[in-house]
Amino acid sequence: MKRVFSGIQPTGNIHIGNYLGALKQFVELQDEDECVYCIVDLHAITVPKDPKELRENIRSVAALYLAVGIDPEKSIVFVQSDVSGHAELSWILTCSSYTGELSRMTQFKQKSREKESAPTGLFMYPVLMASDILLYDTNIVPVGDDQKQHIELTRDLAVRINGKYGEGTLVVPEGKYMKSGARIMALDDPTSKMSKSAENEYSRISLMDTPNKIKKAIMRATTDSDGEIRYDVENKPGVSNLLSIYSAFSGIPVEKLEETYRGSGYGDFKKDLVEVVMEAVTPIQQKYRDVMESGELDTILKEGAEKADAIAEKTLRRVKERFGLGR
Ligand code: ATP
Ligand code: LTN
Repeated sequence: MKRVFSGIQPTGNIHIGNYLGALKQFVELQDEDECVYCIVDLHAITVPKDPKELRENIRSVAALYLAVGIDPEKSIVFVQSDVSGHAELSWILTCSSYTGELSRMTQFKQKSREKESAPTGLFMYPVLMASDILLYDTNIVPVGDDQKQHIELTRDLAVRINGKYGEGTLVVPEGKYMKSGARIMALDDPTSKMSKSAENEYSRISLMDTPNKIKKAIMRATTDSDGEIRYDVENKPGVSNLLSIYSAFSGIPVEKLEETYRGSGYGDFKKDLVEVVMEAVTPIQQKYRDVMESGELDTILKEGAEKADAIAEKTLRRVKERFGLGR
């Protein structure tokens, strides 16, 4: 059995892009492998957060993990800061990393560009991510392809440390990148990806959106003026994105949808898409409310943290011994 690890930041507004690109696969993997799914709250504070909002978002992402079908009987679900090993291994990895390689990370370059002085946390973000992965002797990391560079750094660090401190000090993981169809674009601007942080709330569909908001977002979605429902990312990015969303949720291939909607107007197509999205998110929303009301979340996260800690403890003991740390 292989070990799978992945994480999502508790930054609110979890949207259908996060679901189709990441969460859906998390659920599928739990039947084959030993899965560890984390709410990476330490990553979230690389950008200042309101404490009350952060705490709410942590609970909300945890509840969504369960609502989409992650089963705590099969997978470990926990909050990163509940397991102290993440921060501890992060320091050890920091001492084997170079400022040059961290400066080359595109996410760091993008996020620090507008800032006069870049926060150190943003700079160290990839090392903390590497420690999340390496702490669990992870074999597979399912993520969106925007995370490729971070996974490569994680592998480089593991190989470097194994070279210096002996093979088997760390397990070298592999990224599992989601299918290209799972790159969902913003509804108001289909050339940029759907994002939690975009200002326009109609640019995304959040999993917890009301039917009215979902309807408005889809009906307003940018299309084009030729009126043809056809998949052509280059010339018809808006319509293509809507077709991808329709196909991903319904399981109907894009070509079949093109056939079905040949001759139909955008209005009818969008109305049906509203139905398809509603059908997918309604049970998730119901389960979310059940989880929140049941009061079981704390127990699940506490037990998850205990199980995670037991694995982390073993890795840390091995790493410290190899490094000559402690007594
Ligand atoms: P932000 O939008 O604020 O940059 P994010 O939406 O990318 O944040 P993350 O917590 O960074 O959210 O990502 C969680 C997971 O969702 C990652 O595996 C990421 O690759 C995936 N993901 C994020 N946006 C999309 C999208 N538009 N389409 C498909 N997958 C996505
Ligand atoms: N940077 C990741 C979130 C993340 C992660 C991880 C993903 C933090 N630690 C470990 C996989 C494994 C992102 O998706 N934005």
